[in-house]
Amino acid sequence: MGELIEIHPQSRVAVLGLGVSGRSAVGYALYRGAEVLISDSRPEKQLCSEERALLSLPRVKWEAGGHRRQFLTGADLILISPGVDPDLPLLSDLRREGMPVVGELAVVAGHIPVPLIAVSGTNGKTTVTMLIGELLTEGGKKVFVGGNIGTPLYDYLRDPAGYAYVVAELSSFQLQSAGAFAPDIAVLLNITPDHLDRHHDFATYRAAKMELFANRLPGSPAILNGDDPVCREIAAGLDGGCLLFGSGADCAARPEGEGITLYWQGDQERYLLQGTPLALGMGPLNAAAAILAARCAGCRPRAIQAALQRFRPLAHRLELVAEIDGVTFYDDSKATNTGAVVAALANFTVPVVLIAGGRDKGDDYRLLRPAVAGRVKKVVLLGEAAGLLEDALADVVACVRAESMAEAVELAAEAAGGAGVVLLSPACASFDMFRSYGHRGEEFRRAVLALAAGGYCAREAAG
Ligand code: UMA
Repeated sequence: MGELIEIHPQSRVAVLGLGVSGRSAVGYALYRGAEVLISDSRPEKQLCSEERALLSLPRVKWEAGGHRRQFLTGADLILISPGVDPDLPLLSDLRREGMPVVGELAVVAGHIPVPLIAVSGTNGKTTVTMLIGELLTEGGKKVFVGGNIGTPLYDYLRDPAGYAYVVAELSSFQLQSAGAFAPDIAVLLNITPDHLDRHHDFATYRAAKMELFANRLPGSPAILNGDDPVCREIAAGLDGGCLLFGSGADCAARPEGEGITLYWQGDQERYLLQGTPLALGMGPLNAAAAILAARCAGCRPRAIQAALQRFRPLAHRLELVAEIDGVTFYDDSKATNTGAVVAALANFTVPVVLIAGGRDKGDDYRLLRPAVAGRVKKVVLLGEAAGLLEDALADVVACVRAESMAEAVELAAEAAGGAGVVLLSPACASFDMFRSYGHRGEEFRRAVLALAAGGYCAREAAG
């Protein structure tokens, strides 16, 4: 367990990485009266105007184009952004010399006076974080929803007024430097390989996720997926207070029929998902996790049911884009690892043409083979990882390469042949060809709509 972090006036706080989290860290450190040393690996000319504006603030010094030891040694504390690897040799050296090197979670630890619900896992964590936020809001409480979902928790510390709960989505990157962070309620959705380019192997990735429970208070609710073998293993090692969701007889929240049955304090509660987006795919398991968390936090069944009925998930998560001449197009651009693609494919009983590929994150694409074999008609491969995916899949499914999203959509539509599903579910990051997974999804949508408007026919005629 790390020590609680206090940022004192006049102390020197270095912030590594000037992205979303870093900018918010700078704001918080200045608000606490500290002097701030900003250090970013990008050259100065790549900083945007919002970032440049921070550099000229009073009490700010900065460097760009890399992290220099000389610049950082004057600091009392180093705050790293999630994207900064805490095992960079420079940071390991500084840590060895006694410099505290921590992330956002370590800074907020001990400073959030209201119940904090933390959600982690490889897939589904944004949906479940949002859903818990909405279930609690429906119960009449003001809820701060933040973390990896996009609003850093530093923002809560700067303006905590009125919030009755904090719900935080946590990534393995954030958990790697979490210090004394201890949520009141912890939810772990699943663990399948992801981000192995940063964590190197599955064991290290799993260990990062385990940090969710590292400072767990005795008996505090730990909500885990009983259908996920790794979560089960973790639950078996935790003392008391574990609540499982899933299909097993020992699960407290079970997807059954068109809803969730909750076995709660000797009673049964029934929550209906029929007709909601949560009825599909991973929806019932996500709903089961969120319902358990909300009940642990004191939310009433009636409020939970009302919020479930109203819930709309974010874009690019198995989102229906269009149906064109008998083929249904789904945007699952957020699926940036093999586990997410396997979960997406499990939704379809009709033949699927899969569009996959992008920037490799170290995943083992052979994990897709059982899900792809038989169900996927063809894989259209995009981006830097196309060759790796082809090597892993070519003997179980036909593969073809595309140079752009527009071409991928055209080839996929052609392969679908007037029936079934075209699914963008890449198993990779987007940054080789797009600004983000959101941008990739938008380009997919644009290509599909162009197809609907006749682009595909034009190409066919030209070909
Ligand atoms: N940088 C350095 N040195 C390095 C590496 C990066 O200076 O060694 C700099 C980059 O030049 C850039 C900045 O750090 O200026 C980027 O920081 P970052 O990668 O931590 O990204 P942020 O913009 O701060 O966004 C982070 C999360 N990003 C990552 O974890 C990669 C966001 O999650 C999160 O929403 C945000 O903080 C607020 O908490 C995004 C994400 O992709 C959505 N998360 C991954 C996922 O969900 O799979 C983990």
